[in-house]
Amino acid sequence: MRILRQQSGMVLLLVLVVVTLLSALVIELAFSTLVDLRLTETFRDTSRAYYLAKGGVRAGRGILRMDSNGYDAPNDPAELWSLGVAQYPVAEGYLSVTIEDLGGRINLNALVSAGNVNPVIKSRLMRLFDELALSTGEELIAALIDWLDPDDRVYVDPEGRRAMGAETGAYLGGEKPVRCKNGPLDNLEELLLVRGFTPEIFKEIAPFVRLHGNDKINVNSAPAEVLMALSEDPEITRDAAEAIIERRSETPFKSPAELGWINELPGLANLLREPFTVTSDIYRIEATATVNDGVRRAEAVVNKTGDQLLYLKVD
Ligand SMILES: [Ca+2]
Ligand SMILES: [Ca+2]
Repeated sequence: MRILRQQSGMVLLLVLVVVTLLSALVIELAFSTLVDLRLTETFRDTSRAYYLAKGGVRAGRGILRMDSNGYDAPNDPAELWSLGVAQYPVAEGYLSVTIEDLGGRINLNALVSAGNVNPVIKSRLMRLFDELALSTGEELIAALIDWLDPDDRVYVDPEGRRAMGAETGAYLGGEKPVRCKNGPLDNLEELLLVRGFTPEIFKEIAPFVRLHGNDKINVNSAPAEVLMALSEDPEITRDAAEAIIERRSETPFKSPAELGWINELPGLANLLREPFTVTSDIYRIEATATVNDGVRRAEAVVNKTGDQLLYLKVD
C-alpha cells in the first residue's frame, strides 16, 4: 500500500513536470512548423522525444529535491527517487526515468587534489583494481594521475622510483594522437583515452567509480568491491562486506556508527574516522523518451545538495 502510494506520488510529480514542459514544447513546435515547412514527422517526433527526455531529467531532479529523510538507500521503500518510472505514457509517447545513487563509488577525479596525488584515493583504487584482478592496476593508476595532474612531469612511483605515468609525449605516437588532459575527467568515457584503459578494463571498473563529490562513501549503496577497497587496516573482508550488504537490505544504515552492529567488522573506531557516510550527494539520472519512431536518451549527473547539474548529455 505504502509503495503504491509512493509510486503514484512519483507519477503525479512526473505528470506535473511533463505537462508544464509539453506546453512549452507545443509553442516551440508551432513556431518551428511555421518557419520550416519541410519538417518531417520523424524530425518532429525526435524533437518531441528530445524535450521529453530533458523533461525526464528535470522530473528526476524534482524527485531528488523532495528527499530529506537523512539517509540515502536504493531499494528502500521510503526512497521515492529510487523507484523510477518505466514506460510512462505521456502525450503521444512514453517516458522512462531511473535515478542511480553514485555515492557508493570511488571518485576518480579525487585521485589528484590541488595538483598532488591523494594517497587515500590511490590506495583505495589499488585495492579495487586488485579485487577486480586487473594485472596492470599500478600502471593504470599512474597514467590516470598524469592525465589528471596539471604538470607535464611523468609520474614516478615513489617506491620503485620507476617512471610509470603517461604525459602528452606518450599519446602523440598513437593512431589518434591526443593531448594529455592535465585536468579532471568530464565524463566516464573519457577514461578510454587514458593509456591502458581498454574497453574491457573500462567495463570492469565503470560500475565502481564516479567523477564528482567528496571522498565519502555511502555505506547504503557501495558495492562489496568498493567496501573491501576502503580500508586495509582494519581490513574489510568479503564476509564483512557481505554482512553490511545483508544488513542494509533489511534496514538501511541511518548513521555510520550503526556499522558497530556488524560482527564481522573489527576496528570500527578507525573506520568511522574516515570513509563512511549514510547519505549521497551525487546521482545519475537517465531518461529515455519515445515518441512514435523518435527515441532520445538523456543522461545527467547531479548534486542533490543545491540541485546542481554537473553533467548532461542527450543522445
Ligand atoms: Ca534519502
Ligand atoms: Ca599531467
